[in-house]
Amino acid sequence: MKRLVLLWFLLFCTFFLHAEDGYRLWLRWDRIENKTLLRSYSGQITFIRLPGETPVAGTARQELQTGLSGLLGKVVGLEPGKTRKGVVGGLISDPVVAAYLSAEERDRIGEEGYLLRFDGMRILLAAKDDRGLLYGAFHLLRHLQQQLPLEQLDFLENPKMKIRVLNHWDNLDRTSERGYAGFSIWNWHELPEYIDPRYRDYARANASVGINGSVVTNVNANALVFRRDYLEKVAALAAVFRPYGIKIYLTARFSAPMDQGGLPSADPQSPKVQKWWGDKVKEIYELIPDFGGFLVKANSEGQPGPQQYGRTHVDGANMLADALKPYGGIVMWRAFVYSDKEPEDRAKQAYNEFVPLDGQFRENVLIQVKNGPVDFQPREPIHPLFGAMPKTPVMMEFQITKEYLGQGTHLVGLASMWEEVLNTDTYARGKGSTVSKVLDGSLFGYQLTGMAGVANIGTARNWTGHIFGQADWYAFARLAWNPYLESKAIFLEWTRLTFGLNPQVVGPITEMLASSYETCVRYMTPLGLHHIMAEGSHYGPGPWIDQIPRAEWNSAYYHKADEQGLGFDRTETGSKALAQYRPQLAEWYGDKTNLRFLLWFHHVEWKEELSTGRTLWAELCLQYDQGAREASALKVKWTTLQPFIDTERYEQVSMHLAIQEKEARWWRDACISYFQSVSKMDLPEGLAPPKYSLLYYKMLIFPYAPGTRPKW
Ligand code: GCW
Repeated sequence: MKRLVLLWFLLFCTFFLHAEDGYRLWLRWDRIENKTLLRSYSGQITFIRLPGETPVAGTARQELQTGLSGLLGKVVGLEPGKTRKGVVGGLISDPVVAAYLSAEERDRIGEEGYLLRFDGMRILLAAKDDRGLLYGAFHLLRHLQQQLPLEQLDFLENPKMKIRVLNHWDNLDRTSERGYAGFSIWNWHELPEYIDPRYRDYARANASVGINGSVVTNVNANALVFRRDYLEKVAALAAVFRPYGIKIYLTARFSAPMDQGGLPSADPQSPKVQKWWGDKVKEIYELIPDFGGFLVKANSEGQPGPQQYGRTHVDGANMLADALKPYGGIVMWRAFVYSDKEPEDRAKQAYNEFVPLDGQFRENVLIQVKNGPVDFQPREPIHPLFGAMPKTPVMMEFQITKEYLGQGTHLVGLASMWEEVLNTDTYARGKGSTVSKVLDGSLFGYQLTGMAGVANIGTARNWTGHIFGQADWYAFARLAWNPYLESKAIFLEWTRLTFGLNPQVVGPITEMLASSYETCVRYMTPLGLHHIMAEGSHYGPGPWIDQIPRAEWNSAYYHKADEQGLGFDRTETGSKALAQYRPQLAEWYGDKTNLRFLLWFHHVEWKEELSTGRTLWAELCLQYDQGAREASALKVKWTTLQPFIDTERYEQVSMHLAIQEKEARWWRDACISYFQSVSKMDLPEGLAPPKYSLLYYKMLIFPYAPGTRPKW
């Protein structure tokens, strides 16, 4: 008897807790176990009617059929059965679909949007174009996979942003700058002949959450990609992406006319240079008729650009825009610029450089701006350019790969950070002028709108290395679709799709995701500290860094720790960066009780009493300590989930959480140690002293940390 029970138990385990390697991401269309629900869904969905007239519509139909058949455990056919209950889908121009729509509804469905509704008889899926059908199909599958009632299917969704792109900082040699999930998934060497099945799965995963573009090359660009044989490789990738509604984009190295064309200069005013770009763009469009356009990093961190020829960003961007215009291509011109010569506060430079150029860019140019004015730090105030360029579309650049937030091994739910940024009020047109409203065009009437995310995807079997990195990819895409979504709702959705519906799992995981961002800020850069990581690899703490020839690459430049105190004075008495924000926002950022940004904007005395009633020094130590303790608590919380999660994913996350705990402690100890060497103050009572000496932390080096900036 005992044996029989054991056998059943083992069978149960293999069936329900079978090995999961994370490859399927959130697209898990296993048969629904809840019998009653399965019966009711099955009764309602007996066929799919969805004309697949274009490749994208064909994909929508095929994905719907695969997904529904998986979820319902039966093959769902394409012909109406006896009951006539099923999915009725098509374009709004299709009379079968139009019959169920009011005129008002037809008008409200925009480009790439869809209506999804259950009317008791059928599930209606209506869209204006084929991409809308695809997104609606995936929405339906997401709904059913979460086992939500059909009666709740009542959505009319339009994307808030037109351009929703991933930026891969991937090099042609397959290394990935700041990538922590293995190598680049693009196998340039074997393209165009060898098409890795991953390319399709990549496209599919992105389409499932509304991504419609991919910049496949690094912004620190290599002009070799413009050589004919490489363009053929790009065309092969584009062909895989196309049926998923994803356009391909390339990064354009500004010196390409010299590097690839053999011209003596890349001056945007030179007719020869202009002709080179014109010809190149023509060649690209002959190979890839729906090519998206260029992303450009120019005059930034040593990259070539128009300023080398005494020209401006406008001259550079407009030249490329003119070449792309006849084909409908766009330019995403990055505003990540700061000089190694200028004594001006780095946080101010992009604003100073770009605001005077507002209104001078061509219509097919967007300015791509990082969320904060320095560089994807764990917490930054918003970039002052949001709200400051009413006549030029400004798009967001978020970093999904966690260069500064624990890289490949920390669980940090980035959606919390992004939500904070998106909800920040710029006051550009009075109260309520949030960053989201700048981005979606509603504030200034931008015709082009967009959001880019620096991808965290690599050759790791589970795509992102850390399973929870998938949540960041997912969240980015959902926010690019709708920046008004709440982070908690996204965490919940991702968790349910990825780990199933058991509330004992869903509750703790969503809590972990939701709390982890603050935790990470606490153990890395509490109270508005920033840019105090190790040099080069950016792996681990390095607040002592002060010897790099480029001043603004040193930690000391940012924290300005001295005997009196800590922090960067950016108020009137300091760099005046605060004045780049509208008065109401500046007031909030500058308020000393707003501890999130305290040391970003102020140099505060170690002994000054903060709004918490503690001195800055005591508060700093306690924040570091609390952060480290919270990282340990994340690990403990995860152990409670062991009975409910498949072994493979459980173990992977456990091991990563152990690293996170160790590294959080490292950050705590190294930073407390260093700042104590400057403040010369005793640790608050009861606080454990750092494990090792400051010298020990300073001596640690990691020459092979992944994703390190290549030297060229
Ligand atoms: O964050 C910094 C990174 C660089 C990166 C640069 C950028 C691609 O450390 O690796 O280069 O930003 O955004 O251009």
